[in-house]
Amino acid sequence: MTKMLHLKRLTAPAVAIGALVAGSVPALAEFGLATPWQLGMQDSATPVMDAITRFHDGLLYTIAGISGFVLALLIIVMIRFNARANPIPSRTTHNTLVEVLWTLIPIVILTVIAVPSFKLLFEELDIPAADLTIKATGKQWYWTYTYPDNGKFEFDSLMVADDKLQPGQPRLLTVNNEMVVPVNKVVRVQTIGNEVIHSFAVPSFGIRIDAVPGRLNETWFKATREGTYYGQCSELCGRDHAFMPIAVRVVSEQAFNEWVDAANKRPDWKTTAVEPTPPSALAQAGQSKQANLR
Ligand SMILES: [Cu+2]
Repeated sequence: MTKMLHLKRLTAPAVAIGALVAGSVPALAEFGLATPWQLGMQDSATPVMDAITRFHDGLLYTIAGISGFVLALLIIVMIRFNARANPIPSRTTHNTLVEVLWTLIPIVILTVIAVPSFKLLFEELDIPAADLTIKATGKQWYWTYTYPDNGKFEFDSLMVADDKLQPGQPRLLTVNNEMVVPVNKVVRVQTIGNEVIHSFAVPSFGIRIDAVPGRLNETWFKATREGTYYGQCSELCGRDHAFMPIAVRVVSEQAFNEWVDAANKRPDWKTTAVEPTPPSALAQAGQSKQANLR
């Protein structure tokens, strides 16, 4: 259902009609970010998101079937058993068979749904052997990414203000420094909050995990397609909650290694501290950094 409704998959005539109605060519859904008039979920770039999409679509068919069945029963009752069509009502109060059925059938349906649901939960939570780990620290109001396996460098990722956007860069999603990861590699993401709870979420990867102060959470993804994927902080965290996007650039392994080499040569990215910076120092640094970008 999601896929059928997806703008990108509309046929050419539908797009042409849309263009006539809108007076301009409608923006086609781009990979990795939400687009105007898009329906359904964003396209998947990981096996976990594939499974989430399949499960979601399956559930949609299931609930549509149940709703259709209940609607049909209601219509039958309204037509056949209203006071005019059925002046002498039945005095039946029990029907054991029907009562057993309306108890058992929902149990069977819920059990059938529970099996793939738990399978999916385990797939999300059971982190496979990771090729690299990245620590994402949520701060007010930007993300800091640390690469402990690739030279322990660390950098801040801040939103680019509207007046500094280059053509083609999405508004409210573009950042100055993207998280860069290699394609087809298992990336373990560890999250922590520096002062309040944030949430690290990338819809195309099917991940969302809270970044809680004093607690290290972790999740994983394996991006199977190169490109840039966007997400946003998904826990109300304060004034600029809406302005701390997440941008992940998935590149080939060779491009990733080159990027790591360059990252390690940047003196401003070098760090030995893997612990979060104290909140007081951070508040000052954050304010001056945000002032620079706005
Ligand atoms: Cu936040």
